[in-house]
Amino acid sequence: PDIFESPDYYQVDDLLTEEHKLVRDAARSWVKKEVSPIIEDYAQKAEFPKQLLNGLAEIGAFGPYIPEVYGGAGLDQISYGLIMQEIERGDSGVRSTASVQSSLVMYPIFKYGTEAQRQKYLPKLASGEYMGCFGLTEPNHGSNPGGMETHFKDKGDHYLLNGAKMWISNAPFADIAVVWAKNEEGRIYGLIVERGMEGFTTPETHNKWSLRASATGELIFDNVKVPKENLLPNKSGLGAPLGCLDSARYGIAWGAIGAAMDCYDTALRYAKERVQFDKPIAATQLQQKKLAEMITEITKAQLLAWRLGVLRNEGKATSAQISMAKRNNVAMAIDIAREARQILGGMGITGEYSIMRHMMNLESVITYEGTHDIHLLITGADITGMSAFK
Ligand code: TGC
Ligand code: FAD
Repeated sequence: PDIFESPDYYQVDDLLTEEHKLVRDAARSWVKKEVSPIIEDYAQKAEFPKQLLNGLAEIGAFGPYIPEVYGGAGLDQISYGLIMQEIERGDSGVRSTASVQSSLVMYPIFKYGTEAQRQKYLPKLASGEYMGCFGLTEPNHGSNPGGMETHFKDKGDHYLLNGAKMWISNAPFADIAVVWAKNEEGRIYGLIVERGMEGFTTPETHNKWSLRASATGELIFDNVKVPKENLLPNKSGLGAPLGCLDSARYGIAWGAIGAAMDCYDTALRYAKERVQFDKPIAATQLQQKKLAEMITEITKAQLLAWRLGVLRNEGKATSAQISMAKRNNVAMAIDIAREARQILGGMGITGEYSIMRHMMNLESVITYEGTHDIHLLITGADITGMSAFK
């Protein structure tokens, strides 16, 4: 089940440069060699495979588009997307770790941080020596992060941080957390909180049926003294964390294609081999309908992601365009996972095949980084000019 053929029904490869293909192929062969053979076991154990961190850094998954002077890979947005696609072909949880590190930790430090903060953190984050997490969601504020309660007070030589975040990917092992909190005027800023600061704890969230190979936890701040130089000064307001989400959501739009391709590829091969009523089930109209619709939807998703990548390279992609791609491509992947699971019959529910794991993982992916509903409402607000949130 770990052999893998990449579907490319519309010759999307012709739209890629040699560099894109080299980056993609390096990520693909690393995933095949290092992730696919072990990931089912780690998902079953509900453990993050930390031994993958060095390899992730080597394929450029930590800061693909961060400039090389800061240790990043200095690649364009299409290469970034292709890396996410290949990692998520292996597992959405491993892709989550890369998304958080790149777009939610390195990106805000790069974009909103000082030169000293960039120098101090980015090269170590790019190499995986430091791992980071991103604290936006709170127990009472998920889809509506603007209502956050976590806050900090100016105490002269430091800030005093109080509050709590939940559902935070990488929290249990992160060395640093980029935390969004309100100042005394209610203005949102990002703060870099380091493990070891007194009053800062990261309890792990257990009993997940989804994203089991990714570590999720809370961030608790009980009178944490944060040095003033740890505030990200160059952007404030809700637009600061949302700007990071744009970058992560774009990567997820590509990542979901990887999960979908793995499900489709597995189901197609199984359908050709599995014989019932003296013929392969692939020769039945019902299973052909499922497979034909899968490849159609994958192809549409590839074109959406590719075009969005071009727009991002040109600096023209809007947040609402990103929402559309995240929403469409994740829903596409979860639908394919559910149909592919059925094609495998009883075998589909076992860990012998990756499909059920992808399916369960995608339940998180369709919820985090803005739910399926929220992205629809972002499109609705964009086309009507009327926000349904207010
Ligand atoms: P709204 O009034 O619309 O906007 C407030 C300010 O933000 C600006 N803005 C954006 N800026 C950059 N990028 C975007 N995508 C932006 N969207 C909005 C906006 O212009 C405004 O700026 P200003 O200067 O006028 O103040 O805000 P709202 O309160 O009505 O809420 C809007 C809404 C619902 C779209 C937003 O809050 C939202 O996207 N909610 C979903 C929350 C979410 O996605 N959380 C994700 C948490 S992180 C995570 O899930 C990581 S999972 C990681 C992994 O493992 O991969
Ligand atoms: P809620 O906001 O309570 O939503 C519940 C339901 O109500 C949803 O169906 C939603 O679509 C719907 N809803 C909400 N508002 C409206 C509305 N106005 N109109 C119609 N329907 C509405 N967050 C981080 O900050 N950092 C992380 O690293 C991170 N990692 C995560 C990892 C995992 C495994 C998971 C599951 C979540 C993670 N999250 C993280 C949190 C994630 O972003 C939130 O779960 C998500 O934004 C939704 O918030 P919520 O769970 O509070 O749901």
